[in-house]
Order: sequence, then structure tokens, then C-alpha cells
Amino acid sequence: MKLHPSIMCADQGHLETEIKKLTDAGVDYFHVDVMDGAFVPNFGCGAEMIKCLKKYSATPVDAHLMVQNPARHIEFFRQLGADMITIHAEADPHAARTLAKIKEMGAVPGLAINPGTSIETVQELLPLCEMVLVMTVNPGFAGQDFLPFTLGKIKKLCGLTKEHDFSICIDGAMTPEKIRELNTIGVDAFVLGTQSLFYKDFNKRDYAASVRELKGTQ
Ligand code: S6P
Ligand code: MG
Repeated sequence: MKLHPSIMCADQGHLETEIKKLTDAGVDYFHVDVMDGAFVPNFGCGAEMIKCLKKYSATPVDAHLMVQNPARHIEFFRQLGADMITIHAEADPHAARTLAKIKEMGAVPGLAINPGTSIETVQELLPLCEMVLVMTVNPGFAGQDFLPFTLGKIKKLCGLTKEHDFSICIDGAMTPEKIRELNTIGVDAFVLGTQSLFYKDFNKRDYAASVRELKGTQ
């Protein structure tokens, strides 16, 4: 199981400590929520966050681009050191070309889909991506409720991973219980936010214990 903590949810006043503690805990990726205030009604992390992650950790960075026309920004994020770059199918009329460009530039191409986007809409793109990021909340904010109608789509996608070689990552309202449930049906990666990792006061957080517990290695 791969764990991707959302760095937006970490304590921004203690970023260096947070990054080092999460790295030592053995997380698999740092999930960076990039928002442009247009594709989603919020602003998120940017270049400085990725520079900070690269300065204090060797753990790979997963850049989740919640921006309109992400094709314009692929080189920028790759040069900053993003190891996985995820674009939204809804934000790019030429997603096939953009996914190919991400791969060409040496990053893992990821395709994100909003809760209201069906698999049928993006099926031609599945062979072009190595990770499908299924949004189980409407993108833009942490701390929202899980949208149960996304479950059917997750199950369908799990049935397609043999045919196409992609992993499935779930983003939004992941609790330890939901993670266990979805892992059982074949989901292999999870974005961790306010409900699975960053819910206690900064000083009381034990990321190593949380990671062990989530991965079932305690
Ligand atoms: C939301 C964003 C997410 C959140 C993540 C964690 O638009 O893409 O990555 O940061 O969902 O928050 P939570 O509280 O939903 O677990
Ligand atoms: Mg995200």
C-alpha cells in the first residue's frame, strides 16, 4: 500500500519538522495540491512547497494539478522535481498529449477524475496513465465528507487494472476504516489528510505509528 500525505494539511508553521517526520515514517510520496483559483475555488501549494520538500526529503513528490490547461505547466513542475504529475481530465481538452508529455519528461503520468466524471468518459486515456487519482470529494478543500456515489466507479476501475497497467489512488476524506475497506477491493494508494494523519495537535502526532497502523505492519 502506498501512502501519499497531503502536505497542504501539515502544520505550515513547522514545515521542515513535518517533512522530516513524515519522511522518517516511511511515506511513499508527498502529495502536493496545486490549485489555481479557477479550476477549483481555492488556491493551494506552489513552487516554494516543492522546493521545500526537495530540500528536506528524498521522498518522491506527487504534484496534483487542479488547474485549467495543465499542459502549460508540465515543464515547470518537472523542473522543480515533481516525480509524478497528475492532471485533471476535466481541465485539459488534450489530456492524451499532456499525459504523453509527462511521461516523455521522465515523470509518472497521473490522471485525476472528479466525483462527477465517469470512467467511460476517460477510458481512452487509461492506457496512457500510470496512476488514476479518483476524487472522492469535490476538489479544492481538505476536510470534506466522502461522496458515497464514487464507490461504484472505484470498483469498476479496480476491475480494469489487469487490462491496463495503472495504479489507483484515492483522494478525499480517507479514514483508516475507508482505507482498509478500499485496499481489500484492490486500491493500492491513498492520499492522507485531515481524517487519517493530520487530525491530532501537531505535538501529539506520531506519523511513524500512523503509517505502521495504516499499512498493517504494527
Ligand atoms: C482536495 C485535495 C486533497 C486534499 C486531501 C486531504 O481538493 O485534492 O488532496 O488535500 O483530500 O484532505 P482530506 O481532509 O479530504 O483527507
Ligand atoms: Mg489532492
